Amino acid sequence: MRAAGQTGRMSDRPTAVVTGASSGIGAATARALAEAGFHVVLGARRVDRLEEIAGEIDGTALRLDVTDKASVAEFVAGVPECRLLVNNAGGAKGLEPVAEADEDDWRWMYEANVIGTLRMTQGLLPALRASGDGHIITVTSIAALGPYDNGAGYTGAKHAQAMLHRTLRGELLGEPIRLTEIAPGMVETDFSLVRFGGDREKADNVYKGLTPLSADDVADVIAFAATRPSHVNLDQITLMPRAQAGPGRVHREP
Ligand code: 8X3
Repeated sequence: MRAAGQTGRMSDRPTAVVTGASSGIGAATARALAEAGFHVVLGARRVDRLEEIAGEIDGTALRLDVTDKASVAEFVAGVPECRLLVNNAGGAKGLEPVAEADEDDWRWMYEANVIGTLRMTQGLLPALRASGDGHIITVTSIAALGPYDNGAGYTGAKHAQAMLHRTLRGELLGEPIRLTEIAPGMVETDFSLVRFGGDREKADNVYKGLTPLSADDVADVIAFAATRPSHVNLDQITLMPRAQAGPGRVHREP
Protein backbone atom coordinates (compact mmCIF):
# COMPACT_ATOMS: atom_id res chain seq x y z
CA MET A 1 0.00 0.00 0.00
CA ARG A 2 1.11 3.57 -0.59
CA ALA A 3 2.44 5.11 2.61
CA ALA A 4 0.15 7.96 3.55
CA GLY A 5 2.85 10.47 4.43
CA GLN A 6 2.37 14.21 4.75
CA THR A 7 3.18 16.58 7.55
CA GLY A 8 0.29 18.03 9.53
CA ARG A 9 0.03 20.13 12.67
CA MET A 10 -1.88 17.51 14.66
CA SER A 11 0.64 14.83 13.80
CA ASP A 12 3.35 13.98 11.28
CA ARG A 13 0.85 11.67 9.68
CA PRO A 14 -2.03 12.84 7.44
CA THR A 15 -5.30 13.09 9.33
CA ALA A 16 -8.28 10.85 8.65
CA VAL A 17 -11.62 11.50 10.35
CA VAL A 18 -13.88 8.50 10.91
CA THR A 19 -17.44 9.04 12.13
CA GLY A 20 -19.31 6.35 14.04
CA ALA A 21 -15.90 5.07 15.12
CA SER A 22 -16.83 3.57 18.50
CA SER A 23 -17.79 0.16 17.06
CA GLY A 24 -18.36 -1.94 13.95
CA ILE A 25 -17.16 -0.71 10.56
CA GLY A 26 -16.07 2.65 12.02
CA ALA A 27 -13.81 1.16 14.69
CA ALA A 28 -12.33 -1.36 12.25
CA THR A 29 -11.74 1.43 9.72
CA ALA A 30 -9.98 3.58 12.32
CA ARG A 31 -7.62 0.66 13.02
CA ALA A 32 -7.03 -0.11 9.33
CA LEU A 33 -6.30 3.53 8.49
CA ALA A 34 -3.90 3.87 11.41
CA GLU A 35 -2.15 0.77 10.09
CA ALA A 36 -1.95 2.45 6.67
CA GLY A 37 -0.18 5.47 8.17
CA PHE A 38 -2.95 7.91 9.07
CA HIS A 39 -3.45 9.84 12.27
CA VAL A 40 -7.08 8.98 12.91
CA VAL A 41 -9.55 11.30 14.62
CA LEU A 42 -12.37 9.11 15.89
CA GLY A 43 -15.82 10.61 16.33
CA ALA A 44 -18.86 9.10 18.07
CA ARG A 45 -21.10 9.65 21.07
CA ARG A 46 -19.49 6.99 23.29
CA VAL A 47 -16.25 8.72 24.22
CA ASP A 48 -15.05 5.97 26.58
CA ARG A 49 -15.07 3.45 23.70
CA LEU A 50 -13.41 5.97 21.40
CA GLU A 51 -10.63 6.66 23.87
CA GLU A 52 -9.90 2.97 24.20
CA ILE A 53 -9.48 2.57 20.44
CA ALA A 54 -7.62 5.88 20.04
CA GLY A 55 -5.20 4.72 22.73
CA GLU A 56 -4.48 1.51 20.80
CA ILE A 57 -3.76 3.29 17.51
CA ASP A 58 -2.24 6.58 18.71
CA GLY A 59 -5.27 8.46 17.43
CA THR A 60 -7.50 11.20 18.80
CA ALA A 61 -10.96 10.70 20.32
CA LEU A 62 -13.50 13.50 19.98
CA ARG A 63 -17.15 13.39 20.99
CA LEU A 64 -19.47 13.61 18.00
CA ASP A 65 -23.19 13.32 17.47
CA VAL A 66 -23.83 13.85 13.76
CA THR A 67 -27.53 14.44 14.46
CA ASP A 68 -26.63 17.53 16.51
CA LYS A 69 -25.49 20.62 14.62
CA ALA A 70 -23.63 22.11 17.60
CA SER A 71 -21.80 18.83 18.24
CA VAL A 72 -20.61 18.69 14.62
CA ALA A 73 -19.44 22.33 14.78
CA GLU A 74 -17.48 21.63 17.97
CA PHE A 75 -15.94 18.48 16.46
CA VAL A 76 -14.92 20.25 13.26
CA ALA A 77 -13.32 23.08 15.26
CA GLY A 78 -11.10 20.42 16.85
CA VAL A 79 -9.85 19.14 13.47
CA PRO A 80 -7.69 21.83 11.86
CA GLU A 81 -6.33 19.51 9.19
CA CYS A 82 -7.99 16.68 7.32
CA ARG A 83 -6.93 14.61 4.32
CA LEU A 84 -9.61 11.92 4.51
CA LEU A 85 -13.17 11.96 5.78
CA VAL A 86 -14.95 8.64 6.24
CA ASN A 87 -18.67 9.26 6.57
CA ASN A 88 -19.59 6.08 8.37
CA ALA A 89 -22.06 7.18 11.07
CA GLY A 90 -25.66 6.17 10.44
CA GLY A 91 -27.81 3.10 10.58
CA ALA A 92 -31.30 1.68 10.41
CA LYS A 93 -34.24 1.67 12.77
CA GLY A 94 -37.15 -0.63 12.10
CA LEU A 95 -38.07 -3.05 9.33
CA GLU A 96 -41.75 -2.47 8.68
CA PRO A 97 -43.93 -2.04 5.62
CA VAL A 98 -44.63 1.58 4.69
CA ALA A 99 -48.19 1.17 5.99
CA GLU A 100 -46.85 0.61 9.50
CA ALA A 101 -43.66 2.69 9.43
CA ASP A 102 -42.73 4.70 12.49
CA GLU A 103 -42.27 8.40 11.76
CA ASP A 104 -39.69 8.89 14.53
CA ASP A 105 -37.57 6.02 13.17
CA TRP A 106 -37.64 7.59 9.72
CA ARG A 107 -36.75 11.01 11.13
CA TRP A 108 -33.74 9.52 12.95
CA MET A 109 -32.57 7.66 9.83
CA TYR A 110 -32.69 10.84 7.75
CA GLU A 111 -30.94 12.86 10.48
CA ALA A 112 -28.17 10.31 11.04
CA ASN A 113 -27.50 9.11 7.49
CA VAL A 114 -28.34 12.13 5.36
CA ILE A 115 -28.13 15.34 7.39
CA GLY A 116 -25.21 13.92 9.40
CA THR A 117 -23.25 13.28 6.20
CA LEU A 118 -24.17 16.73 4.92
CA ARG A 119 -22.98 18.44 8.11
CA MET A 120 -19.69 16.52 8.31
CA THR A 121 -18.96 17.09 4.64
CA GLN A 122 -19.72 20.81 4.77
CA GLY A 123 -17.72 21.17 7.97
CA LEU A 124 -14.58 19.45 6.73
CA LEU A 125 -14.59 20.51 3.06
CA PRO A 126 -12.36 23.57 3.72
CA ALA A 127 -9.74 21.38 5.43
CA LEU A 128 -10.00 18.68 2.74
CA ARG A 129 -9.46 21.35 0.06
CA ALA A 130 -6.57 22.91 1.94
CA SER A 131 -4.85 19.50 2.22
CA GLY A 132 -4.32 19.58 -1.54
CA ASP A 133 -5.11 15.84 -1.72
CA GLY A 134 -8.46 15.25 -0.02
CA HIS A 135 -10.69 12.20 -0.08
CA ILE A 136 -14.26 11.64 1.06
CA ILE A 137 -15.33 8.04 1.57
CA THR A 138 -19.00 7.53 2.35
CA VAL A 139 -20.28 4.22 3.64
CA THR A 140 -23.72 3.80 2.11
CA SER A 141 -25.17 0.31 1.66
CA ILE A 142 -26.69 -1.98 -0.92
CA ALA A 143 -29.83 -0.27 0.44
CA ALA A 144 -28.63 2.74 -1.61
CA LEU A 145 -28.86 0.73 -4.84
CA GLY A 146 -32.54 -0.26 -4.89
CA PRO A 147 -35.64 -0.85 -2.81
CA TYR A 148 -36.49 -3.83 -0.63
CA ASP A 149 -39.72 -4.72 1.14
CA ASN A 150 -40.10 -3.26 4.64
CA GLY A 151 -36.97 -1.17 4.21
CA ALA A 152 -38.26 2.09 2.70
CA GLY A 153 -37.15 4.29 5.60
CA TYR A 154 -33.60 2.99 5.41
CA THR A 155 -33.37 2.57 1.64
CA GLY A 156 -34.79 6.08 1.23
CA ALA A 157 -32.24 7.57 3.63
CA LYS A 158 -29.37 5.61 2.06
CA HIS A 159 -30.41 6.68 -1.45
CA ALA A 160 -30.46 10.30 -0.29
CA GLN A 161 -27.06 9.96 1.37
CA ALA A 162 -25.67 8.33 -1.77
CA MET A 163 -27.08 11.13 -3.95
CA LEU A 164 -25.40 13.74 -1.75
CA HIS A 165 -22.11 11.87 -2.10
CA ARG A 166 -22.40 11.14 -5.84
CA THR A 167 -23.42 14.74 -6.58
CA LEU A 168 -20.19 15.94 -4.98
CA ARG A 169 -18.21 13.93 -7.53
CA GLY A 170 -19.39 16.37 -10.18
CA GLU A 171 -19.46 19.49 -8.02
CA LEU A 172 -15.86 18.96 -6.89
CA LEU A 173 -14.54 17.96 -10.31
CA GLY A 174 -11.30 19.85 -10.93
CA GLU A 175 -10.52 20.06 -7.22
CA PRO A 176 -8.00 17.82 -5.48
CA ILE A 177 -10.65 15.75 -3.69
CA ARG A 178 -11.48 12.12 -4.43
CA LEU A 179 -14.86 10.55 -3.69
CA THR A 180 -15.47 6.89 -2.97
CA GLU A 181 -18.79 5.27 -2.09
CA ILE A 182 -18.64 1.97 -0.24
CA ALA A 183 -21.89 -0.03 -0.47
CA PRO A 184 -21.79 -3.10 1.78
CA GLY A 185 -24.39 -5.83 2.05
CA MET A 186 -24.68 -7.94 5.19
CA VAL A 187 -22.02 -7.08 7.74
CA GLU A 188 -22.20 -8.57 11.22
CA THR A 189 -21.96 -5.58 13.56
CA ASP A 190 -24.45 -3.88 15.92
CA PHE A 191 -26.37 -2.81 12.80
CA SER A 192 -29.22 -5.32 13.20
CA LEU A 193 -29.29 -4.97 16.99
CA VAL A 194 -29.93 -1.24 16.56
CA ARG A 195 -32.41 -1.85 13.73
CA PHE A 196 -34.44 -4.19 15.95
CA GLY A 197 -34.27 -2.00 19.06
CA GLY A 198 -31.94 -4.34 20.99
CA ASP A 199 -33.76 -7.62 20.15
CA ARG A 200 -30.76 -9.99 20.12
CA GLU A 201 -32.64 -13.00 18.71
CA LYS A 202 -34.01 -11.04 15.75
CA ALA A 203 -30.58 -9.55 15.13
CA ASP A 204 -28.82 -12.94 15.25
CA ASN A 205 -31.36 -14.46 12.84
CA VAL A 206 -30.29 -12.02 10.12
CA TYR A 207 -26.87 -13.71 9.92
CA LYS A 208 -27.96 -17.29 10.61
CA GLY A 209 -26.79 -20.03 8.21
CA LEU A 210 -24.31 -17.90 6.29
CA THR A 211 -20.98 -16.20 6.74
CA PRO A 212 -21.61 -12.45 6.70
CA LEU A 213 -18.94 -9.85 6.04
CA SER A 214 -17.07 -8.68 9.12
CA ALA A 215 -16.34 -5.06 9.96
CA ASP A 216 -12.68 -5.81 9.14
CA ASP A 217 -13.64 -7.02 5.65
CA VAL A 218 -15.18 -3.62 4.92
CA ALA A 219 -12.37 -1.70 6.62
CA ASP A 220 -9.82 -3.48 4.39
CA VAL A 221 -11.63 -2.20 1.31
CA ILE A 222 -11.86 1.33 2.70
CA ALA A 223 -8.13 1.34 3.47
CA PHE A 224 -7.43 0.02 -0.04
CA ALA A 225 -9.41 2.86 -1.62
CA ALA A 226 -7.71 5.42 0.64
CA THR A 227 -4.21 4.28 -0.25
CA ARG A 228 -4.42 4.34 -4.07
CA PRO A 229 -2.34 7.02 -5.81
CA SER A 230 -3.98 10.47 -5.82
CA HIS A 231 -5.06 10.29 -9.47
CA VAL A 232 -6.96 7.02 -8.93
CA ASN A 233 -10.58 7.49 -7.86
CA LEU A 234 -12.49 4.35 -6.93
CA ASP A 235 -16.00 5.71 -7.43
CA GLN A 236 -18.20 2.96 -6.03
CA ILE A 237 -17.45 -0.37 -4.42
CA THR A 238 -20.22 -2.86 -3.64
CA LEU A 239 -19.30 -5.80 -1.45
CA MET A 240 -21.46 -8.61 -0.13
CA PRO A 241 -20.94 -12.02 1.39
CA ARG A 242 -20.62 -14.81 -1.19
CA ALA A 243 -23.95 -16.12 0.13
CA GLN A 244 -25.78 -12.87 -0.70
CA ALA A 245 -26.89 -11.81 -4.18
CA GLY A 246 -28.78 -8.66 -3.21
CA PRO A 247 -31.02 -7.23 -0.49
CA GLY A 248 -32.93 -10.13 1.03
CA ARG A 249 -31.50 -12.60 -1.52
CA VAL A 250 -29.37 -14.94 0.53
CA HIS A 251 -28.44 -18.58 0.61
CA ARG A 252 -28.55 -20.10 4.11
CA GLU A 253 -27.14 -23.45 5.09
CA PRO A 254 -29.59 -25.40 7.28
C1 8X3 B 1 -27.09 -2.96 5.50
C2 8X3 B 1 -27.43 -3.86 4.38
O1 8X3 B 1 -29.19 -5.29 3.23
O2 8X3 B 1 -29.58 -4.76 5.57
O3 8X3 B 1 -26.77 -1.68 5.11
O4 8X3 B 1 -29.86 -3.07 3.91
S1 8X3 B 1 -29.08 -4.23 4.28
